[in-house]
Order: sequence, then C-alpha cells, then structure tokens
Amino acid sequence: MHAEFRARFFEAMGDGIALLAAPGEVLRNNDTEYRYRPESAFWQLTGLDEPDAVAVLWRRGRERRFLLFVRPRDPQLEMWSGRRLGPEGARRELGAQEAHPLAEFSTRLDDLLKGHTRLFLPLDGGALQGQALGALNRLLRRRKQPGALPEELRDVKRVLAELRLRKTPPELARMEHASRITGEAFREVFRHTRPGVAEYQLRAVFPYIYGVLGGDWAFETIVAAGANACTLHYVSCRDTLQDGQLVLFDAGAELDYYAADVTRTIPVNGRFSKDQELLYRLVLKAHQAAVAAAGPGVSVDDVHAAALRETTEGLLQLGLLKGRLETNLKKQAYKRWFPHGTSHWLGLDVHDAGDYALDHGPRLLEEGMVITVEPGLYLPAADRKVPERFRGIGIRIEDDVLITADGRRVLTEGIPREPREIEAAMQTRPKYLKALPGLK
Ligand SMILES: [Mn+2]
Repeated sequence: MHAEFRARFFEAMGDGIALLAAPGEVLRNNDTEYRYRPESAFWQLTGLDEPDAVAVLWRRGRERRFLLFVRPRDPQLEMWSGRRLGPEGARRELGAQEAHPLAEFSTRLDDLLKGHTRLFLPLDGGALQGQALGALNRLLRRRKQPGALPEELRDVKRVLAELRLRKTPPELARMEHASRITGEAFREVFRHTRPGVAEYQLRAVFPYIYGVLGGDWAFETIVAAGANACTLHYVSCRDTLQDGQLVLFDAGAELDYYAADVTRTIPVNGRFSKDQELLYRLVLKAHQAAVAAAGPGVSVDDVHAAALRETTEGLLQLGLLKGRLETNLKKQAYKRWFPHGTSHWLGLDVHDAGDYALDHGPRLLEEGMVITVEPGLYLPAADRKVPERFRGIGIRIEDDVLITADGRRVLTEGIPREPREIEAAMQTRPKYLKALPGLK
C-alpha cells in the first residue's frame, strides 16, 4: 500500500526532491505523553509509525530514491518505550533504499539538495521548513558555478492531499471495516441508552467496542443529551440522560488509521415524541436529499444546497421561518439553526486533506472520493424565535458516502436511521456489555 502510494507520488511530483517529517511525541503532563499517532501523510508515504523521523524522496528522470532518517536503535531506551526499527529495520521492513540515524539528517541535507531544481517541503512554518530553507540559503550563498539547486518551492502536503482524495481498493477496504466496527458500537450504545445513564458512561462504550473488534477511535466521541446537542463540539459529557430528551452521538472508529464518522440522534426513553419526530424527520429529509445529490460530477456545495433546500422548506412548514423558500435560501435564514456545512472529506484524517475549491470553481466529486453527509438542526433552549415545544433540541444525522462511477454508496448504511428502526434497535439485547451500572 505504501510502495504503491510512493509510486503515485513520484508520478505526481515529477523531477525534484521532497522532504517530510514525522513529529515528535507530545507531553500530556509530567512524564506522560499522549499516545503517538503518526501524521497521516507521513504514514501513508512511508508506513513508519514512529515519531522523530524524516523521509526524503527524490526523482531525477527514471531514477527514484526513498530515504529515511529514523531514531537509532537503543536497547536501554527501547526497554522503556518500546522497539525502534532503526536504520537497518527501515531498509528491511519499509523498503527504504537508504536509511540513517535522524541526527545525520542535518549534516547530509545540503548534499541532498544539490542537483535538484525543485524542492517539495511542508510550507507550514514548522521546523523542517526552517531547516530546509536554511540549507538552501547556505547553498545559494556558496554557489560558485551554475549547478542545479532548487529554485522552485512546492508544498509537499498539497501534492499529497491531492493524491489522498481518491481512495484505492485497499484503503476502501479499511474504511469499510472502520464503518462496520462503528456500526457495532452504535448498536450496542443504543441498547444501553435509557434515562439515568450518564453521557460519559455511553461515551466509554464506543472505544470499548472499537477495541474489542480490533480498531481504535478516530476522534473524541460526542455524547450530548438534550440541549447539550446544540453545542456542536460538546465533549465534556458530564450530564445524565433525562426521560423525554434526545441524545446525540457523534463517533467513529479508526482502522489502520482510516476513519469512520457517524452521527445518530435517538430518544433517551426509547420513543420519539411527536414534536421530536417532526424535527427529526425534517433533518432526515435533508439527509436523504443530500445523499441523493452526491455523485460524480457534482460538488460538495451542490450536496450542501440539497440539504439546505430541504431544511429551509421544513422550517417554513413548521413555522420557524416565514415567507418564500427562495428568499429564505438567499438570506441564508437557516444559518441560525444549521450553521455548519453538510460534508467534509473523510479518510486517514477524519476531516481529510484536500481542497474543496479549485482555481476555476468548486471541485467536482469523482469515483473513489469519500465524503460525510451530516445535516443538522440546533434549536437552543434560550432561542425565543423557536416555539417553546421545540427549544433545547439538537439533531444531526451523519453517514459516510463513497462516490462511485454511477452514483454513491453509503458505507455506514446499516446503522439504524429511521425513527422506527432506531426504536426497535434500542430494544435488542446487549451483545458485548451485559449492562451499565446504575448511578446514584
Ligand atoms: Mn463529520
């Protein structure tokens, strides 16, 4: 998978030299680091999931080289923090033609840059950018005769982002696997949802199921009961679920670093009230319209527009908006209650890399691209423009959609989404966890 990706990168870059770094570990608090998760582009290009490394790829005509600078082997340090591949392992296991200890990167950098006219590096203001530009300055100052030196700078991450947009079959297999695991977690959470359970208890179920099934979590899980769902990135999860509320779950598993991203909103007591169902069906219609709009040749703006039209129509029908549909759409009247976009790229990053617009206009979707579709409606508890019976309700429905040659395929299709489906799923027997303990 990584060798194939490198081949695609060499094709895309043409002649030149590319540098990319793996970040170091990040301290969480005294002596304790956050669990290391490789930077997505670096991992895809190299297959190395260790911190503190630099990858160098260069191409001159037919000649292509892949070099790695990695942490050296160190039995004593490895006794504390685990095995390191070391240069030899990097050659043997990752297919690097050359590999050296990381400390040698700075001394070899000047020589590496010589003979290439184009330099690809992360233009992100980071340490590697500073180091590479410093080396380039040195070389330019010392230049005595016209030899090839980089005179064109390109952002390597943008080139890689472009390649990441269309997923290959092995990548899609991982994304489907992540979707399946995510579905298992959602179904199990549905079974344990009831009044009196805490948001953090249900939150704990997601990574538990992911882990039991061999995955990991792709991002911080959101469990938001009642009006908490009106906070878009609600992650504190300290409240207890109350009878008569809805609860919103936004969660996703990661499998081999590929993400799923799903949102469901369900009734805490197992039954949608009439008002809750009215609002829920409004969002569901927007979701269906957006999914139906997704396909090759349209943009994510078109998908968003389909969701906005349905949402605005629904808000007019319920009396939250007044006037004509087109006027309200033009005024963006929905924005008060549906403030976010409908889609983002999905892949190695949950908000995956890639531009949404190109120089000449929006990017059109192509076969192999994966987007989320996630319309929502958030009616804050203190919003006096909202009829009282609808206040303090937040709803979002999110699925992952693969663009195919002739349309789309919803990767997360099996996760209950219709009101009756959800209610029925909540009545099924737990499969992984016997019960959640009651709280006092
Ligand atoms: Mn999302």
